[in-house]
Amino acid sequence: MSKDKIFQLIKDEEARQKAMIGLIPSENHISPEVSEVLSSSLSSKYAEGYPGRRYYEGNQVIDEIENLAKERIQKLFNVPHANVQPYSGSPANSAVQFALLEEGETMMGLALAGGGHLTHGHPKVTFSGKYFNSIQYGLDDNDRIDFDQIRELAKKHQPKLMIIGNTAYPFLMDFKKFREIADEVGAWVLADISHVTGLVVAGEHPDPVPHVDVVMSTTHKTFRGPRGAMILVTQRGLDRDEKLASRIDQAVFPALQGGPHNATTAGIAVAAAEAARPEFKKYAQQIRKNADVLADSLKKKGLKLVGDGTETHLMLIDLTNYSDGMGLQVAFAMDVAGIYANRNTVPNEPLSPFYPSGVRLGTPLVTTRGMKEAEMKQIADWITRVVEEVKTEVLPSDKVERRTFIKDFRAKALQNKNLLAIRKEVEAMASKFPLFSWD
Ligand code: DSN
Repeated sequence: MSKDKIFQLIKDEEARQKAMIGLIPSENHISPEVSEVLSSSLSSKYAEGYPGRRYYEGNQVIDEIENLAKERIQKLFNVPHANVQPYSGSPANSAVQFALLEEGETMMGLALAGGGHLTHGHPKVTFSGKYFNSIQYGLDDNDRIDFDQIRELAKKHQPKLMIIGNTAYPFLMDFKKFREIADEVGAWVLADISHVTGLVVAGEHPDPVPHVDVVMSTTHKTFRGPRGAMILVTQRGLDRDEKLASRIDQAVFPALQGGPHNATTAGIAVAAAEAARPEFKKYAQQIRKNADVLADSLKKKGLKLVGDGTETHLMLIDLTNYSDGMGLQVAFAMDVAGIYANRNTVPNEPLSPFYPSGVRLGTPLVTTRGMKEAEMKQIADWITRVVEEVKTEVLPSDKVERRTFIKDFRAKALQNKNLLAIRKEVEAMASKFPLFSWD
């Protein structure tokens, strides 16, 4: 029998990742140990419930694994309770909201256009915006979280839950200031640190734990574990409601989920042990150094960045000075040139998330591969050359014309000699780096 085509496709994907440079800030390459755990026999077991309270027999080992994962996470973040079962970030945020709010009650979150997440109450199309009364806050004139607006909105709407977190906000989050405002209105505080968890662990980003009631994080971004999520209940949260941990647990299972993904749980335990190593601290420090060098080099070459830079692992190129909606052309052309990133809205986005005016970049992937400052300067040079190549490809304002334009643009870009020449240079450099390295 011939081998399933899927195995060839997996090889193709691995080759693609090795030959290209990945700058998507929410992605990372996992260690061989995390990878080994993910393809183990743990995937073959059902374990609905929690350790010691399962609805299926045969969970003696799975109980030990989940307890170990919880213990390691609780120690790493210095919290009294962790739930490591959420399937990913969106289900985890749903669970926290269902645990703390009743239908129609009010919560506040950072708007998508300011770098927030869909599950932080984006209106109309998400459960969080439909099921609850969602109030969205934004950024000030310097593209920083607008605390004056937050205070004004909180006083007016008296939210029961306030969320601070981001997917495309390049600056540090001030959890203390946020808490002060929440206390003025008696709101619960949830910090969604999915993007910066690895930086928090390494002391490269402020720690939310002393200031908030609940912390949510995915486990596959800067934390460099498997695709999954965790919910941490802080001592502060437990002091306010001794039942908070069980409310969160019940919201995860049985309210929203069924059996946990045990291989992921074990992967979280391995990733937690890795994140406690001194080498992980160095990794997080290098993520930051690389981000600063990449941002400075892009600016020196004339590109504009949202908020003029970064304090984390991510940054956004603002392309509005070329034309609105240029993110689609630049992100596609970068991909042709061997550098994959994602198009993204910018603050006060003139168009839409489908035709946005920015490109989001981050350094976790390249840093995991062992790339350092010299490579960041080189990458900035390539990105600038790509922008130069496509900056006159302006998106038509007519929606029907846009479709034809994009089709033609993509066909042309795939044959563009200058982009393909950059790709050769990218491949020559990228192929020297493994996908995962502790160096
Ligand atoms: N998709 C994640 C990101 O790219 O930031 C957020 O869910």
